This record gives sequence, C-alpha cells and structure tokens, in this order.
Amino acid sequence: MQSPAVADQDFFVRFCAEWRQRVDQALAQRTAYGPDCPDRLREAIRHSLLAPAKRLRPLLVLLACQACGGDPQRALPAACAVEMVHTYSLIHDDLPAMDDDDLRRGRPSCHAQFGEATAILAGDALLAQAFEVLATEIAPPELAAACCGELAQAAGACNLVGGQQDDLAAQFATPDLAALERIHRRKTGAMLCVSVRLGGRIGGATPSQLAGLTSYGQHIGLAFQIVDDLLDLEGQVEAMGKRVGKDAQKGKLTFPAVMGVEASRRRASELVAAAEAVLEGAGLDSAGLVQLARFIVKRST
Ligand code: GRG
Repeated sequence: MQSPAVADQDFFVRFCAEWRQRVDQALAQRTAYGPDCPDRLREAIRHSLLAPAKRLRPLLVLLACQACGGDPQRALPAACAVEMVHTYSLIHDDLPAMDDDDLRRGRPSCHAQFGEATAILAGDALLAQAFEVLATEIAPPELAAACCGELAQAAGACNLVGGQQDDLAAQFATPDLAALERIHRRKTGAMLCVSVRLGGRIGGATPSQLAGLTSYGQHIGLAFQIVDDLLDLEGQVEAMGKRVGKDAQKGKLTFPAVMGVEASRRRASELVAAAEAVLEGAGLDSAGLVQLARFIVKRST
C-alpha cells in the first residue's frame, strides 16, 4: 500500500499534468480571436501566452477550488484570467523601459520578436481579456463581480503595478528587508494570493477557509520571490528560459543581497512550513496546496 505522503505526491503530479494541459488548451481557445484582431497582434499574444510555462497561478486557482470541495472545471476561466494578467505583466516587464529582457519562457521576449508597440498592445489586450473572461464565464454574476474586483485590486496601483514602480525605483537602494518585503508582497505576492482566493471563492470557501487560503497565499508569495532571487543568482539560463544574473547587474534589491544566500534559503523554507501550518487549521482538503508550496522552494525553473 502507498504511504499517505506518496499518495499526496502522486495526486499532485497527476493533477498538475492534467490541468496544465487543460489550461493551455483553454488559453489557446480563448486567443484564437476573429478577423477583427490583426494577425500580428494575435501572434504576439499567443507567442507569449502559449509559450511553455509553469502555470503556477492557474494551478493555485484550481487547487484552491478543489481544496474547498469545488469542481476545478468551474474555476478554469479564473485560472485563464490570472494567467492572462500574469503574462501581460511579464510582457510589459521585459520592455526596454522596464527590465529590458530579450528572453522569456525560452523564447525571444514579446518586444524582441514583434517590436515594442505590438508588445505593449499584446499586454494591454491580455489585461482587458482577463476581466472579460471572468465577467462572462464565471457564474453567478455576483461571484463574477467579486472575482473581477479582487483581480483588479491585485493587478492595480496598490499591488502589482505599485510594487513594480517601487521595484524600479529601488535600484542601488540601501538594503532594507522591510522595504524589500513590502515591494514583493505587492509585485509578486498579490497575484499568487489572489489566485488562491479566486479558486476558494469559486469552490465555495467558508470565511475561515478563505482566511486560511489568504494567509497561505501571502506566505508562498514571499517564498516564491525569495526563490526567484536565488535562482537569478544561481540558476541556469537554459532551465529558466530567461536571463539570469540580472539582479546583481542592475543593482536590484534582492533577498540574497540583503540577508545572504543561506538565510534566504532558510527563510523560504520557514515560509513554506508556515503556509502548510495555516492550511492544517483551515479545514481544507489541502494535500495539493501543500505539495505546490513545497514545489515552490524546490523548483529549479
Ligand atoms: C509590468 C505591471 C508590471 C509588472 C511586472 C511580473 C513582474 C511585475 C516582473 C517580472 C520580473 C520578476 C522576476 C518578477 C518576480 C517573479 C515572477 C513574477 C516571476 C515569473 O513568474 P513564473 O516563474 O514564470 O511563474 P512562468 O513563465 O513560469 O509563468
């Protein structure tokens, strides 16, 4: 007989394999577009959105829905919506005016392939479409409105965009852990956190389950960023599908720069342990979310 730990891992591996494929298919269907979408714009959107990616945010939506006893299929539109917002943010982040990166998801970044103007428009289109998908495909309408409101807040001036603004301003700044955490709670954490919250809402989470999912999302959000900083320092460009070593080059404020590599690793592991502990007390079927949190610290891409 399988031990519970192996069974949980098996469940997670099968869930990810099956749902990554369904997410990829759903994203491809939703970006086929009619003749009013210019071919070049369609190509640019699909070049970035359908490139090989981990699909972490969609998986968080689907696993959170399942953890609350909901059918992940009902949450698939929300999984697509968060991936659309995430991909828009990557396209815009890669622009010369921002992080200026020519490689993303193992492909030339959107502007490197299609030019800056088309890349800006591809990001704009994805951001708008995310809300169209939620508004038209999530039911009932009150739930759709709540999901739109939450995603807008996570993507807006006080979260994703605000965090990005402060991150851009923080180059060569004096190392300060509180300031660094404040940037990444908004720039990276908010999108991971809203992913579990949307899944929870669609899965019918109780208020205490939603509170547990929120705290889980906040913990893994920070852990994810710490690991991202470590991978920028130590990862391989081939595995990552993006340039590495850029943080140091650009004088970015990062966790390894502020705390050191070993302390950063320890902090990421502590955050994942805290995320697991939160789930234990929240009355959720949380095996998948626990495995995903562990994957976040173990990942090499
Ligand atoms: C332009 C509004 C705006 C925001 C940009 C996404 C972002 C904010 C910056 C990207 C740079 C960066 C290293 C962000 C932190 C972590 C992050 C979002 C990494 C990329 O996400 P993954 O690893 O990538 O989930 P895939 O390609 O697998 O989806």
